[in-house]
Amino acid sequence: MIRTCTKCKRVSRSLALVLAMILSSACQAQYAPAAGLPGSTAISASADSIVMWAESCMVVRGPQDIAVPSSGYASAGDSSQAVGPAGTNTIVSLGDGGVATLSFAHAIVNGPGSDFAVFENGFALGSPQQAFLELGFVEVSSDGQRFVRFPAIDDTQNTTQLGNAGTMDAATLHNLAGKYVSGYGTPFDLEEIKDSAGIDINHITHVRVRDVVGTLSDTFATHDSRGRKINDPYPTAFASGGFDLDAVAVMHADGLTSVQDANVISACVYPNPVSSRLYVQTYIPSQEASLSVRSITGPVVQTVSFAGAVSIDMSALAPGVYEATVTTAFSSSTHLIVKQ
Ligand SMILES: [Ca+2]
Ligand SMILES: [Ca+2]
Ligand SMILES: [Ca+2]
Repeated sequence: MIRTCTKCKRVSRSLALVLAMILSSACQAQYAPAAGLPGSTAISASADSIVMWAESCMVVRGPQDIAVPSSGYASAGDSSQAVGPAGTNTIVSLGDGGVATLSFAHAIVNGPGSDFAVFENGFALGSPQQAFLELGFVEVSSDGQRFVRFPAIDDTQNTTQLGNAGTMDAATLHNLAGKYVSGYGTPFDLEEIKDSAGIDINHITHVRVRDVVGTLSDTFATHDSRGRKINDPYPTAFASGGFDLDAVAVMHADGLTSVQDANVISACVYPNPVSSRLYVQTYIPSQEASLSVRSITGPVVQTVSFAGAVSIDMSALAPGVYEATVTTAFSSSTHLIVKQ
């Protein structure tokens, strides 16, 4: 028979408590947790703090599998799908190491707290903390030439490769786009790179997202700012492989205090050039607007009223240059469109 005295119980209980505290601090994640959890820094796509969305995007795709040259390139979506609000115009997939460079109607400036946010299409898997996430480095520029990377940190274990169903905890990630699930942007604070040479944190004109390859192989691994290998789902050898860029939101832009001010550009209009359907998406979701399309040399060919989004068939129109004018209660913008 095992006999325990009250004193022993007390001692063993406090020992267990100390052990539990040590263990929990060892496992305690250091950075902001998943969207919806206390302390999360996730930016909701509908946050009032957003004053502007990216106006244009250029993508250089990476391969579906960087270690297999015959795998071809990622191909899902196109660059226009990273323009305008998150969640409305789906995504463009970057592939392994692929790069998207976005520009804006106004310069991004360093205000209090985070200044812009990058949206990917990750999703929770298994628990609120664990999610399938694909990560990207984020770099900014004041001239489109010289880019400075935010110092990225990944504290995910990196001894076992995350496969294409692997999950991560946002709390182990910092300054990596894709940290938060679909509908929530990962914030970036220009203050963190204020001492970098060659950029002006109060005049950022370009944001670049570069897919983290994520393999642990020495040949193709990508590393965080401490030189540690980043473990991100790999291989993702399909058309939608790599970072899936949804949108870039800006919270601090030169001269803007609300998204309505940003509506110098009322909407995004894509694709351009166009051969058949032309899509229009207002910057403010569900906003009442009208679209008028006219030939640069002739009369109005089509006018339509809509709320938020519309598409028109241009396939029957003669090739040439057209003006698509989007008018809302706040503004009007005209986009030159090439019909092929
Ligand atoms: Ca800031
Ligand atoms: Ca990747
Ligand atoms: Ca993804």
